[in-house]
Amino acid sequence: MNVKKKRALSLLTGALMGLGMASSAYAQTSLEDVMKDRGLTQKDLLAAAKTYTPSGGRDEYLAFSSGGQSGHVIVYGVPSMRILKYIGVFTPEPWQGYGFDDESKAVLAQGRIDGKDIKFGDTHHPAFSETKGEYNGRYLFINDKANPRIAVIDLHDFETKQIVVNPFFRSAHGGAFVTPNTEYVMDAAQYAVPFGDDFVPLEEFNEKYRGGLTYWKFNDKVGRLEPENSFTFEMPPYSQDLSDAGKGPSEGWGFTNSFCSERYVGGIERGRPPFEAGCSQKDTDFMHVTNWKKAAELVAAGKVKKVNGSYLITMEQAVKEGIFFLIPEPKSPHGVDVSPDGTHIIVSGKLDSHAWVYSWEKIKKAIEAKKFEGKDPYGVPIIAMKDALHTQVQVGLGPLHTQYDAKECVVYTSIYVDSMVTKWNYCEGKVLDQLHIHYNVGHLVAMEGDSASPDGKYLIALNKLAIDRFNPVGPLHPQNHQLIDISGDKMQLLYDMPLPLGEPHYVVAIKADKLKPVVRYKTGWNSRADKKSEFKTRAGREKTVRDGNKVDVYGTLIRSHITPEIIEVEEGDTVSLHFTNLERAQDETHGFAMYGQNVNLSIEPGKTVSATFKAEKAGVYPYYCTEFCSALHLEMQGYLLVKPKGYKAKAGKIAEGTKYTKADYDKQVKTNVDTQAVIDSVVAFITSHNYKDFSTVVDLVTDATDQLGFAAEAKKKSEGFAAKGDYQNATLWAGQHWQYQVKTADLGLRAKTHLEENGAKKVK
Ligand code: K7E
Ligand code: CUA
Repeated sequence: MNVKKKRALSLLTGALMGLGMASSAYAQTSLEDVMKDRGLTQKDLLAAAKTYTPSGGRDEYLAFSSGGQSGHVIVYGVPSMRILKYIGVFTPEPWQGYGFDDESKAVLAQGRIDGKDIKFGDTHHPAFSETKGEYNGRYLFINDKANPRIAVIDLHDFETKQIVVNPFFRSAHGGAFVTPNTEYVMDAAQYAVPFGDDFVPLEEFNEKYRGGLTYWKFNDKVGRLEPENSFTFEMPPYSQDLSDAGKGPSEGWGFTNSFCSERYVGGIERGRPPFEAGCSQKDTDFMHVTNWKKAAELVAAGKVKKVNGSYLITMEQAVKEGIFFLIPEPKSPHGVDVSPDGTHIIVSGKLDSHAWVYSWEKIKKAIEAKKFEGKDPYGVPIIAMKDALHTQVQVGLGPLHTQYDAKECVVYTSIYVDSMVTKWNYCEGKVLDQLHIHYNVGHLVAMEGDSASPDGKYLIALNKLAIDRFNPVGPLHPQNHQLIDISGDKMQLLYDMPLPLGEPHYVVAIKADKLKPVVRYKTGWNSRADKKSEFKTRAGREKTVRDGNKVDVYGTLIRSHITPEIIEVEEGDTVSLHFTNLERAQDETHGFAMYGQNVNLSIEPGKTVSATFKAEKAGVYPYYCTEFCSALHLEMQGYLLVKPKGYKAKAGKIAEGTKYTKADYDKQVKTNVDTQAVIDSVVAFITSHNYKDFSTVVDLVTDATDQLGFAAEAKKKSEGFAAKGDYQNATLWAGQHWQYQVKTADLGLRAKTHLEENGAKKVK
């Protein structure tokens, strides 16, 4: 046995024997010692105990955070605040192969604007799909403010499936907000533009520039937005900001605020006062109230015209049909948040110190009685503030966003200028508690805070600045998410989590057990299109097909080899690689990276992905698996040979670096017999316990059985060659036999450890 193999085998047996031994006793430090050493208080310890999650522990909630300028979504657990995943959405993300394989490139291509690839997004507001106002755990939507787009992420595999581009807007901030049964996803424009492609000078701003609100139709059955069935409300150029959908009594309605109803157009360089002055002169802006249910009926009845291929409800039509109203709201507002029961709407003004509570009942009454204080310059009826307001409460300077608690009437509002969270009662209009935040809080998120039945428990402050909170890492600081315990009367700060991936803006949090993500795809799955891939390849069916200058490679990956290991093409060929990961084991993702061709794939168990590129230059291009998937991962490699045009192969075959004899073969066989003994003892341990009661172990055993099957095939091949006296091939196949044995043993040991750690019982 050579040294390498001897060592590997002794590791296996060592692991086997060592498992029963207790780990060496660790130093007996007391809690007091640690507190003293690290300068911790009782309060710190309590906070730690509330967030600390021991190894293997799970979080009660999963938070989905916007990744701001990164264009991603970030997933983390609450209360541990451990980051679990970044989801590539509007931006290529190499770890997931997102934007590198043909399938995900097709998703990103849906987000092209005027034929141009847009390689970033400014994500702001994620939203879960809902059923009767409750998060159903199926989909997540998120908007891109910079390029007005909405993306759909399927939560069964946490992958982005669709991107739609708004047909009218040139920016969109007020998305994504869903209606109570995910009939529609709201997406409001921000900066007014002329609808259509024409250039229109700013001098014609009032007449030709427009704001708007799109209701994207969602098809729950296929999990995709339907642009052809979506419609947009044309709106005055007031800089529409955030939105929220009505619930309960206000179901069927949508609310969108605005921050520059002055319709100022800026122009410092022309000697004009800047936007910030011109957009904050009036004491009030407008909340826009839209009736989407009635609008949908108009669309269904064929009463709405399409412009640029998309339904556009003009202001004139909306006013005539009585489905669009305005209500004054405090100066430069930011958040608009409908209460879980749909009876109230809270709006806060950035330049005010009050939160304003509107009553849906009052608004509805005014609409029904056609009681308006006038019309705006575009003819839209205005409901007087006094006819809509329930109360106003002084909450602090620069209030932004409000989240609802599980406790009735209790809300939390972020106070930007004062760096504070104010807990208050919106029914009675009184402040209950205030907590300082570091620093300048934007959005807040409470657990299931946007649903019809918020859970309360935790609140996370999404802060704009992180000065002095963390070790310095250069001028660009991380973001700071601060976890707050809101289960008691007083808010308690528990934890600071730095988040180094774009300004978060908004986060939504869902009960973890509502999510049921898969661990593997059906073999040969195109995950982006959610269907069987036409390039699915089964074991033993790998092939290379040439059609003129186009070469299609149908390959597979399984521990620890890529088939094919040698790909030969000609200079100038267009090459499409199609790889299927044959693994069924959890977490056995293989990567695929190739020199110089910008090919980088992530192939999760069962997935089939493709990469198409032009082999422009003759040469040798190594490729390999990028995931440390097994002990022989480094050997998971191959070569793309791009031959010069008209290249004639020289005579001879591949000369191996090492020659093997019968003695080498016998040595390898001996190793295999020893390894088999290890495997047998592990199998004996597993089968003598109630392993079938442990689903993790059942999965491991299935995987191990597969590997053992491959081992048997390799063994047969090696014995065949040995019988013919071909000890070169016999030794190599015996070595392959051993490779499969090692994988089997590795799985077996993991299964055994799991049984031991989880108190499996002996059954025979
Ligand atoms: Cu940053 Cu909702 Cu886009 Cu407020 S938003 S903070
Ligand atoms: Cu597969 Cu490394």
